[in-house]
Amino acid sequence: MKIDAQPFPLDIDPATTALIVIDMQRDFIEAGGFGASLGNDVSLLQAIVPATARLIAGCRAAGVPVIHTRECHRPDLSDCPPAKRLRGAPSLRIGDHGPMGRVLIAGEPGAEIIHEVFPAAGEKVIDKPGKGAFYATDLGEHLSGLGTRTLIFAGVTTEVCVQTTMREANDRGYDCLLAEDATESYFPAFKAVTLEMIRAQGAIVGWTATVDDIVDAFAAVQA
Ligand code: C5J
Repeated sequence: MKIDAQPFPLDIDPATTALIVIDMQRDFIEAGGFGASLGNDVSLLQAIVPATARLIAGCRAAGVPVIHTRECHRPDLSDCPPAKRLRGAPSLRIGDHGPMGRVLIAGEPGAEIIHEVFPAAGEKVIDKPGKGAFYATDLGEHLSGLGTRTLIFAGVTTEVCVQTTMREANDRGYDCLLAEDATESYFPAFKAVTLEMIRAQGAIVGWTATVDDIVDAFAAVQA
């Protein structure tokens, strides 16, 4: 099937496609978490929740596997490089106690995925210590096991964890499609330019398309 994408239509086979929903965690989307501790306005990210939920529902209905990631660290911080924890002057550092528990620590309330896009039973959830979801995780092996060739991306933030993971995936040979209205940045200009970077030079990193265009294409092949 063809998706009306930019910079040109993308042929995908739902049987070899997976959706990766990046870091839709309370720590990035709600007040009192990691994103807010860095001085960001988290309300910007809340706007994509309905579109992201629609994309997830459309993929589930089409039998496309949904994979969720969470950026978080072990409670002893052994997988958090000091360079990451000590950088800058956030109001709370990774591992500090905040209103949603310890910031960006696995198992704490803030590290959990928001309820609107919570993983369904049996869906793969990957805890990742880096910005890219392939680094220090079993994502590559999991996708090989599924026989995946095309990845659809959603989540936050566009220019950090989403773009990093797309670039990792592109280098590993996947066709990558970013759902434009199911991703967001704390910096609208960074989102806009990331979309441009991805699809420039003949889709040098991948494609972009709207949630409607993706979901409608899946629905059309099911009809
Ligand atoms: C950031 C992320 N922005 N999930 N993480 O630090 O993009």
